[in-house]
Amino acid sequence: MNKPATFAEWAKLAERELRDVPLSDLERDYGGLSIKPAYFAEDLPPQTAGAMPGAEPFARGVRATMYANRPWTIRQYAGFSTARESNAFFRQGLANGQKGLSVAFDLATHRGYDSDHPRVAGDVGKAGVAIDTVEDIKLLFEGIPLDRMSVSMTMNGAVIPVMAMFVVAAEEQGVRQEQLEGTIQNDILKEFMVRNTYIYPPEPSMRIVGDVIAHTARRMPRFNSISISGYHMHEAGATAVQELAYTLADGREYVRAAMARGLDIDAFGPRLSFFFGIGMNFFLEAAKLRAARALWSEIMTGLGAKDPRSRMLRTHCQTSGVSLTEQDPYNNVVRTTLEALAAVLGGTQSLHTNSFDEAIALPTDLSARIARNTQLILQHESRVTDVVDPLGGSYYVEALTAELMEKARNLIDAVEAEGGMTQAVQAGFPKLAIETAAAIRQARIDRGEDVIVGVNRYRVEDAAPIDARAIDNARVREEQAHSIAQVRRGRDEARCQSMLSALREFAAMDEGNLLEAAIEAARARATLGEISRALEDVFGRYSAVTRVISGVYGASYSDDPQFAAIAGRINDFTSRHGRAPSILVAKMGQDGHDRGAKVIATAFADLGFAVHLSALFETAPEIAVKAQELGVDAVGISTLAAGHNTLVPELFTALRNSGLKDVTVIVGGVVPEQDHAFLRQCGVAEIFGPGTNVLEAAFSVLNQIEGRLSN
Ligand code: DCA
Repeated sequence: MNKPATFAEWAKLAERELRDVPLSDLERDYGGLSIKPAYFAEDLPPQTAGAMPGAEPFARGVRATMYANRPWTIRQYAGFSTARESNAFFRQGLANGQKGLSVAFDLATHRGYDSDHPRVAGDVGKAGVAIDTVEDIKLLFEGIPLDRMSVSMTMNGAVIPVMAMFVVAAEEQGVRQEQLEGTIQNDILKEFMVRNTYIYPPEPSMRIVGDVIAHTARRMPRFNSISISGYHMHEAGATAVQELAYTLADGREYVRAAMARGLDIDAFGPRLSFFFGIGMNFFLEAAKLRAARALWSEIMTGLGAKDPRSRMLRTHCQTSGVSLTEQDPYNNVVRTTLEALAAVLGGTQSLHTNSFDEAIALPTDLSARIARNTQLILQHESRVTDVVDPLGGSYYVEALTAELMEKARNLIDAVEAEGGMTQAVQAGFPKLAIETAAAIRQARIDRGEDVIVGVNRYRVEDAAPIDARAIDNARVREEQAHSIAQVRRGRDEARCQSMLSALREFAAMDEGNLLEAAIEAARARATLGEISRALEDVFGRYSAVTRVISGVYGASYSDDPQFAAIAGRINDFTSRHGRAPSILVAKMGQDGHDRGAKVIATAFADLGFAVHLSALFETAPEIAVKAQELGVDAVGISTLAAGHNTLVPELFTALRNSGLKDVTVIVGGVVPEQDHAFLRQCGVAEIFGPGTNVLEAAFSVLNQIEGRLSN
């Protein structure tokens, strides 16, 4: 019998082929994982031999038969405008092959505001569907049988009113809680870390998570009580190890919180679920899911789970939004296909594939169809579903799985040493680690070390703009305000107020189940904003401290002539004016996606700008006041949730009202080509889309500032 080949033997062959290039040049670093150019039997971890799909520790999948018996659920995340319009979109998707629903709520809903609240003018109906009352939820699911359709809802901050209204809407459709199938995201820790749609401070937020888990364990046995999410960490720039470790550490924290309320781990463990982001590093992403399952089984065993279903990590995946580019956007179809395949080979239970235009706007009917069909083609044409875990036994994938597990385990231990994830989140270290990873990645892209086709290589100039779905949010707000008023008129006001008081008392006394109390309030037709406000009266509204990290971006450029040239110009500016050029990087409205703003702030600061970062969730007048107090040369608005057409004109009015006529305003983020002319007309000096080279952006901002000062 042949003896197995080794790396050392292969290296001799490889070195001959490489001639003068050292073999080490072919090694890669995947965010702290070192990858060799070839793998052999000697790399297989010992546990590979005994691994079986459907058996612990589940690296090869949670089911014995996996997709050979039942494919993953095609579950497209969607929602926009009003409940009625979203309902029509859902029904179209279901008629065309989608198998489960996944609801995207608008940011006003996420942050616990009714659509008629003055702080949310730019957000209503934009990045998701506007929901204010039980009537909206009833419309959202009209004609969709909730006893047979599994519904996932991405809701965290306002989880209490949304779940309460969902339960009541189902009840009025004739469906009991016990029959409801689906998942609620309900993962607040990652909101404090990366996604920012929290409402209350961490501790009462954790109580809410516990109450939702307790209620579903008792009353909704088919409902997954939480979707512990790494996706948003992935999107914020986390490495695979960070995404794995922080997500599983969050999971452990939730289990402990539920056990601390006296729940038996096996009463709720089988209904915990997960959610990961899947990016372009194909094998790494597949291995990440395998590692996640094996680690979770380890963690739950350690926590005392006896039921194997409690130790089984079931997950939803979404292809990566940040991997999509605004430039040459049809390339995104290919990216999404590869990412979807990685998720499938990694053994996901449920999948959302992004539409190719999502770096630009909300999906159109056409782009949504292509995204859905990507999954249908994988399921029906590619034959990848025929054999369970086809990557099992691959020298590389098995070694990668083991290495991911080891590195993630170390990071989980580091979180544990901080006193667990709630403590770590409050201390802010996971957030900072992810922001650092994001800045490093951005520098690699800007330097062309990580190639993005159509962005930093193989660019197409003058590509024609693509169609984008536009939402008339003023109309949505008007319609919502009208239906809120109608609901208020029709309700028994005294009963509604007494249910809201009861909810407030439960919150204050740290007693009773908040979800159960909110269900009563929803039955009495309290609005989402009112239920959320009742809790806010007791818990308060959380406001995070924003920080600019420094040095990370600049460190990647120590020897770069372009960086040095811009830094030199800024230095000259500083000597000439006796101060550095200054910029306020700001977020307006309820859009909490701050990766872009943080990366820009870090990079600009490293170049020599005086950078100020606004708090999140500011209104236009608040930003104008800040700009005036700081006396900045420029305001950079980061917009990722489509609020710009409402908020940017408001900002110009506010700046004028504050007497600031000479401030350079730039906009960065997701801005469809169709909106550019309007924004420029308002006075916006530059618009930077996804994939902008940060050095080039800094160069043009400096030109703008100097241009204005010399006028
Ligand atoms: N053989 C037999 N039964 C199977 C097989 C198989 N090979 N595969 C799946 N099934 C069964 C499951 O046991 C399950 O039934 P159960 O609930 O009674 O156990 C049913 O088919 C559904 O399959 P499952 O894999 O649980 O898929 P989903 O219902 O789609 O749930 C999950 C996926 C990740 C657990 C859920 O939390 C989810 O849908 N998350 C989505 C989150 C989301 O959309 N987030 C948006 C950002």
